[in-house]
Amino acid sequence: MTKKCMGCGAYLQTEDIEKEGYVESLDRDTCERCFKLKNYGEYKEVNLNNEDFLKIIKNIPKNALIVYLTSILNINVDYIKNLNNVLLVITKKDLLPKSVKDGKIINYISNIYPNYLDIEVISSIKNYNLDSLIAKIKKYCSSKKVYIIGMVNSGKSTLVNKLIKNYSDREIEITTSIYPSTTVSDIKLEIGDISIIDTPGLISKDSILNYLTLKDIKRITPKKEIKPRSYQLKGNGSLLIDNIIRIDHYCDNNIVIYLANNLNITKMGLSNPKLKDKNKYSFNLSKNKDIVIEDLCFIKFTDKSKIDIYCPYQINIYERDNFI
Ligand SMILES: Nc1nc2c(ncn2[C@@H]2O[C@H](COP(=O)(O)OP(=O)(O)OP(=O)(O)O)[C@@H](O)[C@H]2O)c(=O)[nH]1
Ligand SMILES: [Mg+2]
Repeated sequence: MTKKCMGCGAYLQTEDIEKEGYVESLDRDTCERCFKLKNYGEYKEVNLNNEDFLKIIKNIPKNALIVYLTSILNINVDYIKNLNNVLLVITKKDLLPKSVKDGKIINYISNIYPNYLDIEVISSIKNYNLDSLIAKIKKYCSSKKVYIIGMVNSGKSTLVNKLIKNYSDREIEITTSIYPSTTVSDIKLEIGDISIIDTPGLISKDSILNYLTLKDIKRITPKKEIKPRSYQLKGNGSLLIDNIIRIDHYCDNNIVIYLANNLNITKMGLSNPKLKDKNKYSFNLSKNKDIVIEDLCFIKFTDKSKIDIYCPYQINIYERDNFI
């Protein structure tokens, strides 16, 4: 009989050490990759693509409840715009300052995606709003089937672990990690009479994470509450974010940058050639806009501005209305 890894959902197999689900003996319950990740923090990349994710979405039974997770630092609802039955969950609230109210976040999302059944802003790590979330899950899942879906690293498996720990008497822990594609196939668990199905995440092909080493992924990922950094920009100048991003500005502005506290931001003159030969992204911003550099940071601009951003990688950089 085929058996699945309890940590990542891969089918356990003894044939190919390079493939997901490899174990020395089928007596084991977790694959070697999960074992090494959990015990030594060693990450092994897997070959997943969005086909796998889209296949899972397509096969979700019509009457199942979809719980779609998106990180507060990386709000992305593009993939669920055509789905009904979605309970929208904004994760990792603990990474933004406590002064940021849930209502503000909900307002912002309601404007871009009003189609949700319900919404909750949570932090799995801080157990924030999980009682309210489980009550909503119970309210909307008449079919008793709940699919947890979302982008990679949005915190799906961490949430499932917390739900199991807080609201069932089972002791099971799915593998979680700071690296993308930790979960490789669907994992079904029970809370009372409800089936909760954790799934692999959707991969953004233009994410900066695709270009960075594991060490750098760890470095740029915020782990604690972000301390926003404010700058009063005067006339022409440049900001350099950790030697990865250069931002040229041409007028006065007040900006606030939200990114991992350990990353450096330095000011320099426009004539400094650093990163100037790299990919260029130009924006003419009206008042109260954010620039989002996916999986790295977002920057809140108060006034109208023209900026040029340079980055060694071809990544997703976009503008949106002020988020908070
Ligand atoms: N600060 C903070 N970090 C969180 C929270 N939830 C999850 N994380 C972190 O986010 C990272 C990804 O968590 P996972 O639960 O593995 O995410 P996932 O969505 O299952 O990822 P894939 O399986 O790769 O699709 C881990 O480093 C978690 O510790 C949270 O509420 N707050
Ligand atoms: Mg996962």
